[in-house]
Amino acid sequence: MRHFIGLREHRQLLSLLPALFKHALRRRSTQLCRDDRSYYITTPIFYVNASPHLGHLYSAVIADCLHRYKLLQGFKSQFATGTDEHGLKIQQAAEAAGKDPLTFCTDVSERFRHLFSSCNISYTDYIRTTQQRHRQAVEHFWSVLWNKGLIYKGSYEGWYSTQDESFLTPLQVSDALDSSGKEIKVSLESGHKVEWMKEENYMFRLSAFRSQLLDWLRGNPHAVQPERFQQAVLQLLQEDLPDLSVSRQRNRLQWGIPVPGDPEQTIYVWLDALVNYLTVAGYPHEHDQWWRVAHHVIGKDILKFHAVYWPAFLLGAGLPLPKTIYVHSHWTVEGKKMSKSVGNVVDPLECSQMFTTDGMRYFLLRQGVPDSDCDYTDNKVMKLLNAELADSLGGLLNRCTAPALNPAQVYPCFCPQSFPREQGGRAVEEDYHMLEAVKSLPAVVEKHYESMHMYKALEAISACVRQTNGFVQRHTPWKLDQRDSKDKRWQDTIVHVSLECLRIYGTLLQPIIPETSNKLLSRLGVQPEERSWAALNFLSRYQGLDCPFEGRALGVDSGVLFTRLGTQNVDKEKPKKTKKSANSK
Ligand code: ME8
Repeated sequence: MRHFIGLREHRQLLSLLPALFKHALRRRSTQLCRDDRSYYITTPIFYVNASPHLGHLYSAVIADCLHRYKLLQGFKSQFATGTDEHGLKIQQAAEAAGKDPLTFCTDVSERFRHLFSSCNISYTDYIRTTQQRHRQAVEHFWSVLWNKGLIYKGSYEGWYSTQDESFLTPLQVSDALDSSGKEIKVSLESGHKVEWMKEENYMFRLSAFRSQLLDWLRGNPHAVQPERFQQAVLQLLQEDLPDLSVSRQRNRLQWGIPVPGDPEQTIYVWLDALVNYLTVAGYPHEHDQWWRVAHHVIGKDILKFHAVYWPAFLLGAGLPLPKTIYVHSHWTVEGKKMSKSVGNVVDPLECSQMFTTDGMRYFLLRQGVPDSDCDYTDNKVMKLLNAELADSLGGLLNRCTAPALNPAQVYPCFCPQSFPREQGGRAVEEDYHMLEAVKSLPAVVEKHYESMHMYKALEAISACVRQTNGFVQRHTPWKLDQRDSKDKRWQDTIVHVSLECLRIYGTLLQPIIPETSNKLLSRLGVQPEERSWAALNFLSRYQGLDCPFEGRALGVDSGVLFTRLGTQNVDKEKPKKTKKSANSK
């Protein structure tokens, strides 16, 4: 029998169509978002005029942590770092070292690469701006801006800081005296010397982008994080935004990429350097997959370049803007700004030899507060690592895996009568609080990792480790009689719960301290494929579900988790300073 629909039904059906269409579209876009599991994170590329210092390692460790965290969450992630090798500063440093610029750059670039490899910085691409692939990307990018009429020939007259490779307005400079008492002008922001320059240059129409930049920031309140730096950029945009000089005369600056079509001019080093992020993404060819999921980690000193110039260049070139610009503050040393002239520059390689690689990574991320400057002292590092890694976390693992308490060397069974979901067994109120805290820990850590507040994530983990130690201490399982079956079940339950807590801590700590976490998880017998975010499932037996670890043999004992540090670790005779300049090695 055939069914006909009447006019009314037909109309009703038609009126539903837009909603159905919208619903289908919405489903498709959430589907796309859900499937969109790519992530691209970058560090600044570092100048090669001097050896790496603590601040450079800090930026790299933050980016490495974000990259590892995304991998654990099942993302495909790219992580780029590298070196910034062109510009007047490098040209002068190479001259002073009596080396040809490329040899000089290669030497120092290798030092950065060596530091990063030693500290388990798991970059997937190491870019050098002297590479051919980068030159092609910069030339292409320049031509796009040129063809759109966004670059014009003009002349620049004003202040320039070679140290910062930055142009400054008269309001951004002040008077100062140099070391010989001579009057000079310096940048208000960095304190570096500035010089007056007058040159024929190519100019970029930066002034035309003010309102688009404001729209971007207002429409994306988390584009620049933490919030105070977003406010700082909005403030910058209230000030005068003159067009930007984007080239230098070749006779002044030879060490750089020539302007396409005008060999008398060299491309400004910041335009050259910023394009590195695109080069790694594959620009100008297949860059879309990575470029649309780009996130930058930078120090506060280079905020203007990344949150004003870079987005303006990208808008000009018709490319998407970075998803997030994560900004961190600076490290001072014993209360003073790190500086070559003061001679207090901390060598991160030496530190990681003294305190271990994981020790330094943990310290930097636990003490580093992105919003404000932090102070470095050897003593602080030692105290923190001894308290949190050696005593608290290491002590907990040691207690629960010691043969006296765990003679069978297994992940023991959980007994739901001893630790029922409703109070009543041997567990007490505080134990239930601890379970709640550990259960919600992954979400807490995730939130803080996502906003680059690693110190808050570590604070939360550390508090939970203390609670688990308190749990063990409260119930003194070593005093229970292993021959009594009830006592034995309760003892096993205490150890099972503690090992479950340790498994969660070890999994969540992988992005911060990969070696120590690996040691911890291996000791618990957790296999590599059981270490992802999706495998966290804390204490499933308590939920009445199976636990894959119950009854499983522990992994081999490869010694203490983190060895306590003593004064012997800090070689007091040896100042931890980097070489005054790259050539003094
Ligand atoms: O600016 N504390 O390179 P750079 C913490 N080549 N981090 C610090 C720091 C400190 N005291 N000092 C520096 C450049 N940093 C450009 C970047 S990107 C397209 C070009 C970190 O060798 C911080 O991340 O001077 C800062 O932004 C970066 O090192 C600057 O390194």
